[in-house]
This record gives sequence, structure tokens and C-alpha cells, in this order.
Amino acid sequence: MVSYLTPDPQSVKLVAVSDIHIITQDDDRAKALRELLKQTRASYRLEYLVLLGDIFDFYFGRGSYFEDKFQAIKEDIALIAQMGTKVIYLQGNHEFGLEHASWPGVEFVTDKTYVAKLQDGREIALTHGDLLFESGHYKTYLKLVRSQVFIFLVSLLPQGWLDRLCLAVSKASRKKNSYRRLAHRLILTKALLWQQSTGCRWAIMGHFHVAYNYLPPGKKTQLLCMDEWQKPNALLLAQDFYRLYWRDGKEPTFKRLLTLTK
Ligand SMILES: [Mn+2]
Repeated sequence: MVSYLTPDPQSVKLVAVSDIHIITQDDDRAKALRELLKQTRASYRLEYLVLLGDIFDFYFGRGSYFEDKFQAIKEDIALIAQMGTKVIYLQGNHEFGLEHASWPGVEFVTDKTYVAKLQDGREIALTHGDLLFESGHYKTYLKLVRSQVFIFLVSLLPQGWLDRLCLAVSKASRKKNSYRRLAHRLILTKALLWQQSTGCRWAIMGHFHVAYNYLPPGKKTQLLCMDEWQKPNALLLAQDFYRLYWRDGKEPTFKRLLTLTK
């Protein structure tokens, strides 16, 4: 069941975005995000703004290079935080050292899970998604790139050079990934296990670029995944969940999702 009714702006409590993979703050995706932030500021009084990881194609949180590079976006987000909205930024697999980042009004989270607690009692578990698949190799890799020694050493490198290198690596790995078929059943099984461990009836993840809305039969839980950003989009939580899609200069479209009722 899909409905294109716009949610009542006053009922919108949470907006989430992820996997935008912004390269520079002037690229089309950055412009689309800034437009969304502007519209959000004008229309909603949110309890939560969730940046669910991989907002940038590469971001390193130690030092000021990347903070300066994305200054305009940082300022747009600060304006929303100033309105009393809790801004949560979960680290994705293209982002490193976010425990060192400090943006005004933003809480950076490098743990696997964050639970957003709405005033009406609803609790929503959030995860980027890459950590659902912690194979032996990936665990070893994470241990290395997240160690403080490694982060310190990387901070000594010329940051412009590091930026260009990591963007090139990311581009190459995307090319490879476009041939990879996603094992949807496996992803949902892993995600469901994670969600059960949080005890939350609602959960949102990113990373897989597939618009799942999983209501497992016989269970009173709902699991959502953020859609691919080829079409700029966000997930809204009002009474129900909505996906918001927009294109430059056009009215946004809302798609109401089949939702688990309270
Ligand atoms: Mn990711």
C-alpha cells in the first residue's frame, strides 16, 4: 500500500539521510542535501536529524582539513541543531576518526548502534549497516583503521593527498561493487538478529542502498533501509514512515510506507 499524501509537518519527528557519498560541497549531491536541510528547517520542528553514515565519500575526523572542506554543510546542520533538534551522525565505512570530529550541535557516534528515543515513547535503533557483516578480515581491517595509533599516523599525512587517494580507492571499489549481487535474504537475516539484540520495534539502517521495509511475519517489528541516493531521498518518521524524494526545482514527493502501528 502506497500513498502519496504529505505528512502533517507537525507530526514529523525524525528525518534520516545516508549514503549520499558527497565528494565536494559544490557537487549535485551536496546541493541536494543542502536543499533538503533548508526545507527541513522551514517545515519541521524535529526531535532528531539522523546522518546515518557515508554522508561523504571520504571523511577523516582528526584535524581541520575536512571540516573546512565541508564547512557549508556543517553550518547548515548547525542551524538545525540550534532549533533544539538532536543531530546524530553515525560513522559509515567511508568515514574515519569521527570520534575526533567536533561540529557544533552534532553528536558523532562510532559505536555500531544508537537508539533514538522519541518523546512519544517510540524507540528506533540506528546502524550504518557495514558492521552487520563483521567477517574475520573486515574485523581485522576495522581494528587497524579505527586504532588511535593508525588515526594519529594518518593525521600526519598531507590531508589533500589523503583525500585524493581515498576518493580514488572509493571510486575503484564502487566499479567493482556494481557487479556484485546483493544477498537480500542474508542481509535481512543479519539485520533482524541485530534489531532483536537492541530490543527496538523499529530500526533503520543504510549502507546497502536498497529501500527495504521489512515487517517479518509473526513479529511486531519493522526494519527499514535507506534508498539509493541516485534519486535524492530521505526517510521521515511521523505517525508512519515516509520516503521523501525530490528533484531540483520540483515539489518533493512523499511515499507513505506500510507501517507497524504502535
Ligand atoms: Mn556504507
